[in-house]
Amino acid sequence: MPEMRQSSLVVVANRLPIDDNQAPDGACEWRRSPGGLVSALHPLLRHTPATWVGWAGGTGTAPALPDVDGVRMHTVALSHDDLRDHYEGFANATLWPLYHDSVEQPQHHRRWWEAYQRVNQRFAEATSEVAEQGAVVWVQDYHLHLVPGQLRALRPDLRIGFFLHVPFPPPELFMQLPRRAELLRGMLGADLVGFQRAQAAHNFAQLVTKVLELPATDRRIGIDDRVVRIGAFPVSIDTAEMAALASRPDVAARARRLRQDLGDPRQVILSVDRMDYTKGIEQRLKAYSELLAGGDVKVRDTVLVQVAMPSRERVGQYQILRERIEREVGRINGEFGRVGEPAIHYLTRPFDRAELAALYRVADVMAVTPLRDGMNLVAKEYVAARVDDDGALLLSEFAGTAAELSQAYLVNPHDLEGLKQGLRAALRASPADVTERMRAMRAHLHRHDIRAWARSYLSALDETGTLVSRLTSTDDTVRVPRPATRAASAAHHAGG
Ligand code: ADQ
Repeated sequence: MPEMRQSSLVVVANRLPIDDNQAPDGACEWRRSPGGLVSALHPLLRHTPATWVGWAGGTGTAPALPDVDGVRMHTVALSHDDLRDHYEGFANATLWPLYHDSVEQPQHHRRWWEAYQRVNQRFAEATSEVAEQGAVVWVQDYHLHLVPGQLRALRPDLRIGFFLHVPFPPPELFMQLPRRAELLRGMLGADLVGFQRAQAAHNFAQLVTKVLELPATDRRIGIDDRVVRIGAFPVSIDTAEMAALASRPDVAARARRLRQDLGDPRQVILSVDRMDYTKGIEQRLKAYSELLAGGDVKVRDTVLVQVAMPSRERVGQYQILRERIEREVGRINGEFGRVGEPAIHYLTRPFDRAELAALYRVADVMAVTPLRDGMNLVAKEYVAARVDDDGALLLSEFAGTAAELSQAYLVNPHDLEGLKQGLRAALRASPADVTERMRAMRAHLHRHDIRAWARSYLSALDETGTLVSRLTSTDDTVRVPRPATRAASAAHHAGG
């Protein structure tokens, strides 16, 4: 067996950041895939000797994969039962709804919990194989809560970070979890536990005090002879990349063409969501339908483009959601559309980044109205793409993004009248107001981009300051040299 290559930085996430594509000649090729987590982390890894540990999709044996864009891929195999009970079960039918205010009922099954423990252990073991002595390991998200604890038991030499991309719920919700203590203990295997918002860190500290009776503040928790630090690190996007994409002449031309194809309406409203009950798609459709019925919005004047990319399609709640959304879109188009002029343009396919940028440029109003969202990168992508300082962002108060983009038109998506009022206000806003708000939001994103996120997280993980030697805002290379004691072997890190 060839010797396992080891890395100084290991990212551990449920999915590898790649998709299996069919090339035009029929051959299979692995390409970087779209999606929130991938979009967030990829710019940091592509020039670092990093390994990504994750599942490649599919069941059965794990395929050996080539490096993708300079990142080593280390696959973890999942069986059919693992997929059903860990991914679709405990992760996406217990934790996901529970963490999003229980907007759908979380389900509890003992078999799911067993699979969750088993699969997390497999991820921990795979990580321990590819992490070099003293490496930094960054574990991502709610699928892998137990990995920090399991990994520390295997490899106490590692520096372990955990980051939760989704909300962390208030104690009264989390307390419903039958295995709440084990989950908290798993996270406390990390040296640093990061959340999107300060409120989540506060919830975590409260729970640790209540359930595990450990001394905790919103910044530090004492466990055994260690201190675990916690904090808020709002994730961001590659702002410059999106702005550059949106400025390309072919993207601007594509945006003009899209507008023509939409019938040259006076105003275009756009929503781009993963199809998920947390994204508030149904509530938004209802508000739009009532605006049409009340005559506030006219089909010839205004169109809604709803992109809803299906996800987790084997989970029952998602199948039901898709049926409900499609029925409602059909009803609204049947009732308000005309021949060649639908009220809603409904699209479920994946778009490449340039096409997304063109859509963002065409949208006079971007409606991002989740019922609850850890962050929401779509809102940030829209702002970054509006290099013309135009465009109104209608944003839910319950998206993590709202804490940063406070100049958006903020709405409570549970309040139908408030949602209608917000949409009306965004559609009727004066150009001066729109520009002033957009400028402020763009300035914020310029400073708080993906590199700023990585810098703040990795610097916090490396309390001593020896770990992150260089992380500048102009260079997208994150270099993670070995700690000083192993300086000699760090020589091959160019500039590290
Ligand atoms: P998601 O719930 O997936 O992410 P979001 O943050 O909006 O939600 O990211 C979605 C990503 O997918 C965006 O980059 C978007 O451009 C892309 N996307 C959506 N539809 C697409 C389509 N049809 N074609 C191509 N790309 C598409 C989770 C959490 C969020 C958190 C992120 C990152 O739920 O709260 O913001 O992780 O931490």
